[in-house]
Amino acid sequence: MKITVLGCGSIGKLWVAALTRQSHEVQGWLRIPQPFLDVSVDNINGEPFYQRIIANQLEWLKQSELLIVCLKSWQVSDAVNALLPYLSAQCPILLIHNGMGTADELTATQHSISRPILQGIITHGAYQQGQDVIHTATGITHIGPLNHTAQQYSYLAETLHHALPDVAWHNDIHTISWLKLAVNCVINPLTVYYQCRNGDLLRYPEHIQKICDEVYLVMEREGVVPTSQAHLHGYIIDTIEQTANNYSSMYQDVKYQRHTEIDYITGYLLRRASEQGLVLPENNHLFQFIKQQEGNYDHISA
Ligand code: KPL
Repeated sequence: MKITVLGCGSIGKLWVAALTRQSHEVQGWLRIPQPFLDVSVDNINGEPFYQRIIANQLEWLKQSELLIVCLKSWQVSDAVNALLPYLSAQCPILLIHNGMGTADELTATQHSISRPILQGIITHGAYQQGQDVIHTATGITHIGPLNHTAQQYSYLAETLHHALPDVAWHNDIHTISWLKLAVNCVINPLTVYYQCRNGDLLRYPEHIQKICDEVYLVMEREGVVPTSQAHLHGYIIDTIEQTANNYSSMYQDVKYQRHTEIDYITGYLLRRASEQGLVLPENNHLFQFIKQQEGNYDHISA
């Protein structure tokens, strides 16, 4: 398969390496155009990977049968919109990022209105150390259609599963996206608030409970099933335990004075709540807190 991976941070490079190893023709696409990209992953499916990969070739993009987008949520719509005029109308676009709302931004534009758009939620752990990507934990990638035209692309789950297992297809990706959103609404801003690793949040059970209760109210109104308040709370606690040693992505963004994904995490939740006439004081407070942190940066970097 001919594939373009837009965004070549640790998760983007993980996919480039895994798909190249399966003999797919993969190119990277970088914000600052480059003819090549050196991809070094310490361990992908048990073996190290090092290869120089083609990057930013327009002809390749035009022939691509899959566009995988591994950008921060706030970068997605501008970056994808810039590529749409060159992409075939049948090329599915798989969005892998934290938060929700990017697909609404994309489908609001003329070019992408009927394009197949899919959501991916990934639990693999990976980070960049210099030029190398360290694949710290294997996990699962949940994928599913965000619009009607994407429903026929379920075969992608198998293709991707062969490259970087596990991959699961869900006709209802919406529910999984909301569960992940709930996790991010709790862990990400709270780790900035308390300046701690994910696991240390277990010291603040009341704060977790309050945020979780508010998220649940919105999910209930959105008709997101299956979930009960206790189930949602248990799911969040499990994730905190499983990622106990992590510094969340938002903690790291604030630490290095980078633009956070708060607008697509708590911000998205608050927009949905306001549509439904709900007020969420705890989440609103955390949203303002993170915005204030961003406002205190000396400069902002991507
Ligand atoms: O998605 C994450 C993030 O840090 O953005 C969690 C699940 C909270 C893991 O750290």
